[in-house]
Amino acid sequence: MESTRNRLIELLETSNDQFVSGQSLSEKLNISRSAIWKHMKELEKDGYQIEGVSRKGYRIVNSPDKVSVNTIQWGLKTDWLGKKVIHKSSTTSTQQIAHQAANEGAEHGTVIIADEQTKGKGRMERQWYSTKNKGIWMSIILRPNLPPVMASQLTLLSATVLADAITEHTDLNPRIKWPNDILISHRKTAGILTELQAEQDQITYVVIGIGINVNHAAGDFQKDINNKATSLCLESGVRWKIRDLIQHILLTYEKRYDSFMKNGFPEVKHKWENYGYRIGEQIKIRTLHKEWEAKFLGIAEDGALLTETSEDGIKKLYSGEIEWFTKGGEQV
Ligand code: BTX
Repeated sequence: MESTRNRLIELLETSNDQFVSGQSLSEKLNISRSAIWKHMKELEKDGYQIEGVSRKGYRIVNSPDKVSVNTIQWGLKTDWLGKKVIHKSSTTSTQQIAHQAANEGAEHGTVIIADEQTKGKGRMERQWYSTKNKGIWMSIILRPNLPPVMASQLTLLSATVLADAITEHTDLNPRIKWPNDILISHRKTAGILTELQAEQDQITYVVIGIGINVNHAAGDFQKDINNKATSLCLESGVRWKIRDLIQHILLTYEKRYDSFMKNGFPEVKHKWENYGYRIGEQIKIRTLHKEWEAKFLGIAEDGALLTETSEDGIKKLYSGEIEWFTKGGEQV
């Protein structure tokens, strides 16, 4: 049933606004014309606007903006990512739902999406504002056959996936601020939170939390982030369909994850450095006990931050906060 509907949407969406006859749909899908009509009614319930003209057939006039399990899965061209989707109109945090689902055995590639989060989580217990219907608030459960030390590479991979999908989808020019912020015009547009459960040498599961500000208007940001956050809409002047962007991200994610598992980190490193924000500049590094200055060189073969000082030469850094020296007008 689901796969028939998927094929139906694919046939209609690839017809480029042309009508597709009921006869040809019925032959291609191997179902009766009245079954086709019933599917059309179901699609309309989920927000598709479909024009049906006798002797011509059907065409999609408008795809839904609405996010639901159906609208995310219909027309989604992935093999394993998003085969199981959990959608909530409001929840505390999709991370929380994801951990619960993963502990109950949710499969690799399960996706949790919310229209709104009331306790969205950033790194180190920080808050992530997740305003209703304005952005993508989602978590992906992965079960990679990797040691826990490699989880940070998945974060870097995720950042390059977001940067790629945003570039392709919107034509904007995102940068990645180490390790995982996506900036546009120096302002934060998206963040990634990686959390994992592991046993000794093996990851049990990873939850990749992705938050993207999509359709926020100027007044939609909370006061404390108003001058450092932005949205795809603010930057492009276009109101984006959240459902389409989610599908684009999932498809890109699956391809790039599969390639990472097969070929390792070099491709990710190369992509990351192409998007890297202010590589080559002087930075301030802060860890729990220490603060110092160094030059930011990029990332190492294993994903660590590469820095250089005249005293210590080139060094790898695996955790800590980094800060740049602000230039006129920049908020980061
Ligand atoms: P982070 O710790 O790098 O960023 C958190 C900081 O970013 C906050 O302290 C605040 O200054 C700023 N901030 C908060 N909300 C926003 C926003 N909407 N836009 C721009 N800046 C903001 C980044 O953490 C990781 C964020 C992951 C969010 C996803 S959403 C789906 C999943 N569920 C969940 O609870 N978290 C993840």
